[in-house]
Amino acid sequence: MKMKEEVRKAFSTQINREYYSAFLYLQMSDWLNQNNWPGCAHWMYVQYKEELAHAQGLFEYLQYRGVEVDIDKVDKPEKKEWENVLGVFEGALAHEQQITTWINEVVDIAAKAGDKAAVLFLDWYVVEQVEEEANQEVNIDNVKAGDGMSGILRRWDYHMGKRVFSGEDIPMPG
Ligand code: OFO
Repeated sequence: MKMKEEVRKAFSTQINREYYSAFLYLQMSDWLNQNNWPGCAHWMYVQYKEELAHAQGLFEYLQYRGVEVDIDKVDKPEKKEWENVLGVFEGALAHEQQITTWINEVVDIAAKAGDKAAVLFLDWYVVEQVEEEANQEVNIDNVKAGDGMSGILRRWDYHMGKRVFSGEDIPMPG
């Protein structure tokens, strides 16, 4: 089944959003590094790589379906003056909640177009968003739990620096 235009466009738009996520987290990683959170900066850099993989997964799926991809320019993340490390992770959670909404919209568009194959492919992204939000919630909880206790926050930052990028295993048909 040839992918319908509205589904192709929705996938293309989502590719752009995933690249924006990557840029946002790269900027956050820099902020964390500049503000003496090296472990968190590393954690966010791994997140940047995950977002690149999410974009690539969608790109490869459009290639597999034999349709054109519209590559668009990626917005520059605002050079936000995040107030503190908590503000960074709260910003990341808010962004992930927005991404969840958008992924669900792409699923709805594919379902409305009767493109069951695309819906099935997107299942991975739907499940991934649960983890994406949960990760940021855990980070927020940990910052709050260590509030005012710099020893605990320093140990937590050290632990954040241990995150390993293992490659995102986005299941591709074929
Ligand atoms: Fe691609 O999941 Fe985060 O944004």
